[in-house]
Amino acid sequence: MYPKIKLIYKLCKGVERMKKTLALTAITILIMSSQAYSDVIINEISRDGVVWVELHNTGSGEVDLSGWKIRNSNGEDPISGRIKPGGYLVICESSQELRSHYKDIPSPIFEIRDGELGSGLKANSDMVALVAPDGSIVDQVNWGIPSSGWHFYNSALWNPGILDHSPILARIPNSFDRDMPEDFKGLASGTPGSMNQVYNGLGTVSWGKIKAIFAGQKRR
Ligand SMILES: [Ca+2]
Ligand SMILES: [Ca+2]
Repeated sequence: MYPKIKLIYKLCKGVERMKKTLALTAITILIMSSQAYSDVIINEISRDGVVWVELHNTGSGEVDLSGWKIRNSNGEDPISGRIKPGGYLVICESSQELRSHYKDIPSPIFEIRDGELGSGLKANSDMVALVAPDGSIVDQVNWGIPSSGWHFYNSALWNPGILDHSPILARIPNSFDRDMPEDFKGLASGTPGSMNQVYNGLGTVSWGKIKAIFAGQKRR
């Protein structure tokens, strides 16, 4: 009888240890995945004319967007793809239309299946939110005055949102994120799939132009 009790005791201890290890592993995975989620930001939005949204991975690990969704005020669409560390991904309604406006897009492109981002972006007042597979909002941006009539209205929306009327809204400097409408500047043209323009206080200058200026100085 005694050896049997000893064996049961040992087995129970083993199960307890296993439970602890499993719990720790689950917590670690949860922390790691939520970190990867929050590393992805909505970096640039073209809400008028050719509609596209640029995502940027500010973290050091690749992010798999399987099971993620993009939504506006009244609709949402599944997205997929992978974003490299420091990389970009462009979500668009039509890749053909996007490529006809922007010749060089150095990042992956994801085309929305039903050809309309959410229920279709409204230029004067709307929102864009990025939703992780667990339903949590990873990042959201809104412009104009938010309405409680929106299907995806939530209290974390800015009121008022971004008030600029330019077709493009971009985080300037690139990936600037204080969770305020002022993180975005309105622009006439965008940089889908690459670093946003640089703000010099007088206006915006493209990163390519700045590099060209420095390259010119080096040659002298
Ligand atoms: Ca849609
Ligand atoms: Ca960009």
